[in-house]
Amino acid sequence: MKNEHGTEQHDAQDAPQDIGRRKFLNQTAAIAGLAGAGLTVGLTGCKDESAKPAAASAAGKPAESHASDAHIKPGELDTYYGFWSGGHTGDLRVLGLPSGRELHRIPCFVPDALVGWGITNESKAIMGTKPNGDLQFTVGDTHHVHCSYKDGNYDGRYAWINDKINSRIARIRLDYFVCDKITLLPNVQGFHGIFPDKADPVDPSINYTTRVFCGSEFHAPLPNDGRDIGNDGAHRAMFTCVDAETMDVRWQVVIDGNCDLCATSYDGKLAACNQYNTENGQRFEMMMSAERDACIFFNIARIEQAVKDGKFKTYGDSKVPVVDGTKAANSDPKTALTAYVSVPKNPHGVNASPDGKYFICAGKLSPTATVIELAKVLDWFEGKLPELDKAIVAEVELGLGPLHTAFDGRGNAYTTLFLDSQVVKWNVEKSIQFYAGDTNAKYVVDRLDVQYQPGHINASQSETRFADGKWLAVGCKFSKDRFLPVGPLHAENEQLIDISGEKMKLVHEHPVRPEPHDFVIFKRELLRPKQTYNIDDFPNAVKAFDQSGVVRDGNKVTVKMVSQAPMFSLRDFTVKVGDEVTIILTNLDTIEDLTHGFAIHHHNINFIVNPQETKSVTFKAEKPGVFWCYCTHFCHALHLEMRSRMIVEA
Ligand code: CUK
Ligand code: CUA
Ligand code: CA
Repeated sequence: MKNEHGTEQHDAQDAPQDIGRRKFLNQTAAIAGLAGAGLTVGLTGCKDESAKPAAASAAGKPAESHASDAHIKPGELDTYYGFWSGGHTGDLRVLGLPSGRELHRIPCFVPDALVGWGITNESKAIMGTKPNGDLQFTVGDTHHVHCSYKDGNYDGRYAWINDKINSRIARIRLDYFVCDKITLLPNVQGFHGIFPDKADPVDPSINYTTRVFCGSEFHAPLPNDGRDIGNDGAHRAMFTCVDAETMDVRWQVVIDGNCDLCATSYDGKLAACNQYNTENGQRFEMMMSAERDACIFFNIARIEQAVKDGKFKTYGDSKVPVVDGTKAANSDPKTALTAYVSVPKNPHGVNASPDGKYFICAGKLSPTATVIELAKVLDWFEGKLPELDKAIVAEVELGLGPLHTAFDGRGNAYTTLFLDSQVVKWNVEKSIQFYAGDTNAKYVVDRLDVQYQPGHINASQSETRFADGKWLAVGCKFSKDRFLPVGPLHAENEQLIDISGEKMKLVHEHPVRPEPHDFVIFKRELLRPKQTYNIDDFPNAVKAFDQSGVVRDGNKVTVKMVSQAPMFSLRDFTVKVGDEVTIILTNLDTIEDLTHGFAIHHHNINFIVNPQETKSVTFKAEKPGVFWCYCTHFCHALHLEMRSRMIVEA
């Protein structure tokens, strides 16, 4: 596959999008005042009868509750994509919003029997194997997913997602919605927060993502090869930078405390992580012993200069340069690589406001949110702000157990209160006024009960400069009695809230399989996925029926095959016991949605081939006999008849 985008290819979004566009306009018409320039362009082309009542009412009456907008009728398309982390299913889930319908799952870190992830040779090469060919890891735990940026908005190139268990970062190509690279981070454990940069700190012409930052939570020996066991004080956590294109690890920073979530500034100059364990503790009692922890800021340009100047170490087998970001080494602002801004007890979550001015850290064990002004942090690095903690422009009470924060682009923040089971809407500038002494500044705008114990929260376009203040989704960690019981394991509860008005309005909920953590929501126009592959992107493609056949090289046998509904090109093929068999299958069908599957009885083989796609599998033929191969994906009236046979001779 070529690593490029926008090449002319089958793109079937045009036709169905028209249906959805009518719905989209219908919605925007109903929301007087929200129909911005970009949205009104298509209004003249709107011929849908169903759009009329809404448009008429918008003209006559003020905007009212538009809860019904969340109902996407059969045949209509959603107006937003949602990318959800899958949690311990190790995948990325794609939802349509506002309906909340799950459209797709992209396997990344964990095998998947539908697409054959972890079964095909191509996916195994991405996931990583042991010398014997088995997968290196078969479990994962995804928490945070973020997409590549350009000009402060998503550009539709990539998404990245973390695996906390094995400290892996996966990249997903958004032209095909497939994982194309996975990188193992050295020297760290508990890789949790992840965020792409949004610009280059030095070169202003690079106004798009070129780095991805990764925070790790756990402290570990350096290197972790048996030394320093029992010497807990020598264990460290690190912050890691991965190259967005090559996916190589560029550098790491060894720090005091740990990293949890991660945020980046719109100018590319700063990245930050909230730190809940500045105590460097190994047990929770230690981790919550201090009254304040921190939000650590990384000066990206200085770190890269230090790497260039050779001011780094390496650890163990890793060649990755590690610079020193500890407090002791960074007390002089003019040379500091890091800055530790004090934040109350065990903060969780750090989020960048869409105006580019602030990072907000929630208190978790403190009922507060801390608003940090980025210009002041930069002033400190320049020696212009004598006390770093003066970069805190507000620290205000929100409620019990504040975790994550989203934004509506109108100056309001929305923070989950885990213990209060609430979302609190609050005004950032008012909170700053209040903190400065204006006790008349009412910063809390609204509160809404959610069901129950919310963790992550995000709003449409919230993590871009184009936050549009329309939808807010909340991931509730406990659903209790909201759904039919299915045994001891409960579903989680994703709730959708309409935030277009002053008051938040809960519009629907749906169960999700545990347990997604973070997610992003963005306008569907930002993606143009391709819906068939290009056969030329696969070097091993079998391009015609007459290229099919069995090629033997000693005991290595290659079986080349094509699929075209309703048949495989080889009705049977013969190998011998002890052979290492590689099957290469190309789907010659060109029509979108015409996917075939290929499974072999008793050989642990199952995968699909999408139109014009090629995949291969390699396995040992161990038992003599006749083994049916069949198409696992309903493709044709003769789908059940779409078969082949592997004959294994003794
Ligand atoms: S963490 Cu899960 S609720 Cu992994 Cu983003 Cu905050
Ligand atoms: Cu091919 Cu079913
Ligand atoms: Ca702490």
